[in-house]
Order: sequence, then structure tokens, then C-alpha cells
Amino acid sequence: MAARFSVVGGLVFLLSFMAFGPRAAGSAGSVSGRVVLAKSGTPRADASNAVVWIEGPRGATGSAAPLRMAQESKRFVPRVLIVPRHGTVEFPNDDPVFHNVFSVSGANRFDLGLYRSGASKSRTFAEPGLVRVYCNIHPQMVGFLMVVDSGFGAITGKDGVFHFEGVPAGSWTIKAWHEEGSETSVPLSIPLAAGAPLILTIDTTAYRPVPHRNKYGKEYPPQSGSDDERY
Ligand SMILES: [Cu+2]
Repeated sequence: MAARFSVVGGLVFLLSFMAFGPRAAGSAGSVSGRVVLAKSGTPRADASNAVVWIEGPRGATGSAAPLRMAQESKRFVPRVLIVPRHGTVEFPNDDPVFHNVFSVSGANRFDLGLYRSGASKSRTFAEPGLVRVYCNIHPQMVGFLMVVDSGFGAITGKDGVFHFEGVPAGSWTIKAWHEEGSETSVPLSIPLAAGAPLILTIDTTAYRPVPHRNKYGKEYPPQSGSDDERY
């Protein structure tokens, strides 16, 4: 399953395009397209960090290596991860300070507690859906896990392009999500009929950044440099 999850959709697309030529784009079992982030109807130049997945079909099964979302310079790296249902994510602390990774997202809520530089903890995600990941010390730390019932998923690069190979014949739904918009879904029939390219547009017009709360549901205390270094 892990092999079908591409971190950089654009790169995978480029490689397969060179290998098989343009006619491969519409052939049975392959799905290519592009995510467009549009604000008030205007496409954004940078369409990175959108999650794209085909709901339903499973990829080849096998032992998937744990995924990884590190804490680096008080940020989650990468910021966005796609996680196959029942997949495990490692959260290593690569910073010199303590962190407390947590989420209050529904059935996937968790609290890894405070842990030091060099330590790592992990969590397995059983429920499909979006998991908002925060740190209880540093309010600026924000990450997203999209847990999907799918063997076909990717995170877009700047060009928004995605490409999947070996999708089983049948009627599926392809979905796209970005942190600044709502989820978009389009019915997908494999093999694809030749025709217009597959464009998944996510409207980001209504997006407003809203501060989140800490694991106790309270606002974060004011941050100061000296307080921060205690950890
Ligand atoms: Cu932190």
C-alpha cells in the first residue's frame, strides 16, 4: 500500500509521463489530473499541500513503513500527511525543546504528552477523516493528517498535479482537500473515458485563519521567549 502513496504527486506524474508517453494519461487504470486552488475564481500559483485520494479501492496490501511528521524549528514537517486507515505515524521531536503533540479531532483524538528532544512517539489512526495536529506549548505548530480508506492517495506539489496507476475498474469517487478550502469530490469511472482533463477545484474564498485552542480547550497563554526556553 505504501508504494502507491506518493508524497510529491507532481514528480511521480512527470516520471510516468516520460516513461509511457502522453497517451498513457487516459488509459485504463491510470488517473491523472490537477488540483486548482481558487480564490474568488482566480487560480493560485501555488497548489501545494492539497490531499488527493480515490475513495474505496485498496492498493496492494503489505507492511507499510510508518509515516513521519517531525517537530522541527517549532513546526510540523511535513505540514500535511496522507495516512491509509490503520496506518501509524511517528512524531519525532527533532528540536532542542520539549513538545506536546495532540489532537482533539473526533475519534482520532490523542495526546502524546510532553516529550524531550530526540524522543519519538507514534499513534495509529483507525478512523477515516481529517486530524488537526497541534502542540500544547507552541500555538504556531499546526499539522494535518488525512486518514483515508484508500490505497491511492497523494499530496500535491506546487503544480497541483497528481497521477495514479493501477486503479481497479469500477465506480469510485476522487476527493481533494486543502486546509484553506472545503473538500471537493468528483465521481470517477475506471476505465476513464477519453475527454477533458480531470481538474479538482477547491474554493478558498471563504478561508479565514482562526486561532485554535490548547488541549484543555483554553486559549494559549501569552508566549514569551524566556518561558518558551524552559521546555
Ligand atoms: Cu511544541
